[in-house]
Amino acid sequence: MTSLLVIIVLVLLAVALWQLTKIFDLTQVGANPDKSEVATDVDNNIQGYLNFGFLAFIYIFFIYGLFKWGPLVLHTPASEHGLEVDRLMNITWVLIFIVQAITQALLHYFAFKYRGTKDTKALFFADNNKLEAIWSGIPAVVLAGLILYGLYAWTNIMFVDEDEDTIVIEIYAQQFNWKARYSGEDNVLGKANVRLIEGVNSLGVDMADPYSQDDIVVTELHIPKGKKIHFKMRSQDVLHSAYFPYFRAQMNCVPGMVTEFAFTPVLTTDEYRELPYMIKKVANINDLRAKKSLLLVAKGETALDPYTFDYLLLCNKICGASHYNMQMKVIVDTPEDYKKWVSEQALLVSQVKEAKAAPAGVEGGVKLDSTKTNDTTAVVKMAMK
Ligand SMILES: [Cu+2]
Repeated sequence: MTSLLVIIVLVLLAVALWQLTKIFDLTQVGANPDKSEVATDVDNNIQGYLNFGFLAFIYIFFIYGLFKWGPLVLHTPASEHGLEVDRLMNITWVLIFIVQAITQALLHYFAFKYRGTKDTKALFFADNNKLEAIWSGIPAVVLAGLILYGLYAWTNIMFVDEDEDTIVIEIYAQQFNWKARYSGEDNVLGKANVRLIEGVNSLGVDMADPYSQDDIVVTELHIPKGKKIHFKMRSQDVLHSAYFPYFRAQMNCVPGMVTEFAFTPVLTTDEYRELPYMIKKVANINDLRAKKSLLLVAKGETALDPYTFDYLLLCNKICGASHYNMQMKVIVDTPEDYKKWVSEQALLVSQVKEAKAAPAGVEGGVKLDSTKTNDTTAVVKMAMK
């Protein structure tokens, strides 16, 4: 009943508005005798100057944006090939800026210069081959140069020499976390299969494979400075994308296949924290957090912890509800620290053995095995029905 009343009121309001506009129209009779819809010189002049106003607006907004948001873009790359990626990006930006600044100015200037005037007629010509050759030729040459340079940079970055001395690490994506598997002393990852996933062996590593015996699985990635890391990526469920923004690296993780990327870190986490730009950025973030904390404390909630910089591996493919929080800490160590860290990690093979030896009910132990058997029995029973 209430909804019906609301609808009736809305309809009556609409009718009232319509009647009001009609009355307004009637009061205007005689005020503006020129009812023609053809633009006058005054109209054309207004449009011409508005054109310049718009041109000024986009230039001013561009310069404002450059100063306001420019400092937020990724800074100093932390990988060897990152410089190359940044150079390519900067050349592309500069070209776009120059071309757009010139073409926008010309576009708006000509729109103003040749704005309509009474009694002039636009010149019509069907085509001009010379003009078309120029405006097709110049962008074609510039773009071809840019693309060739891009291809050259891409093959340089993506080429991994199999004989090169690298550290092989597997990056395993799963809704919604990352795991890393180190190939150990032999530098060869043991075989893995999704069907072998069981208890602590959450990556489905084939424990019968001799290459698996020295594999290490962790949830925090440590890599040494100055050494090429050969990443092999897998996904358990859906498409994910391994994104290392500070190392200028990104690669899709595709279920059912292994994708690869290699890079050499050039700055340790500590060194990156000491970069002047990073010190400033962290101070700025902590200022904001301190202000927010004051509000939180006033409300009786706990204050925020101060922020410290860490490299992160993020997921850059919208993969589900918690995609936004799919991240893993990446720590670039000095080669000595890295060696020490690796030596402290437990082998996957011993973790699996330990879990098997654990009493029933403990995660990864007999309990999980029996649940699995029950599930299978249930499926078989259903199939038989
Ligand atoms: Cu993801």
